[in-house]
Amino acid sequence: MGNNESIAGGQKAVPAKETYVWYKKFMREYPSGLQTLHEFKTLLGLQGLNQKANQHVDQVYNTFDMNKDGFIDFLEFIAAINLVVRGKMEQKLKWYFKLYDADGNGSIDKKELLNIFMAVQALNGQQTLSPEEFTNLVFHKIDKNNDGELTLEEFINGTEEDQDLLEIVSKSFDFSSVQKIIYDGNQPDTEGRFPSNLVTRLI
Ligand SMILES: [Ca+2]
Ligand SMILES: [Ca+2]
Ligand SMILES: [Ca+2]
Repeated sequence: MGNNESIAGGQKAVPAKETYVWYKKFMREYPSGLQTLHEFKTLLGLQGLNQKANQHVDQVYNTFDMNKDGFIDFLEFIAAINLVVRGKMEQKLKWYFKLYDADGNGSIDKKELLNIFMAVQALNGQQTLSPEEFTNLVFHKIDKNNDGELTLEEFINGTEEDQDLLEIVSKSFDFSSVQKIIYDGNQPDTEGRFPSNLVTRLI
């Protein structure tokens, strides 16, 4: 503990007073000081998903579990909130890149991207393009050197330049829905993907 620099890529931290309020909420909800994967899914109302979507949510959880001990502790939790609420677009894209790079080798290959789009489809319903078509389109657009791998640079540049793509990427884990849950805890008005009755307990 104590190395604030490393929290979610060094972005501005949540103010101390607010952090304390979050701390109290977190400890009330998770007295052991650790949030499990199951609790994470409950918090976001993401239970009962099919296998593909479920794997995707597991992957999201793993990106927040920075020390890879299988739990989200308070520092990791506050870093996640920081990213969701205060993160700049580039920080969020870096996070998405980490999420997509499932094997963590520093680049996204077609198979990894295809898996993501299949999960997104499982979560958000049918899209106009099939996951395969979409994967090919993305590589066609942003794999500048045509080597079948997206580097962080290709991913960030390509996504920032392309509004449609940015939108799809944003849908693969919807920060705005999460933000809504964090801040007002109301029943979501759109799509009902985050039935948030449980979440209000945290607010
Ligand atoms: Ca952890
Ligand atoms: Ca990879
Ligand atoms: Ca490339």
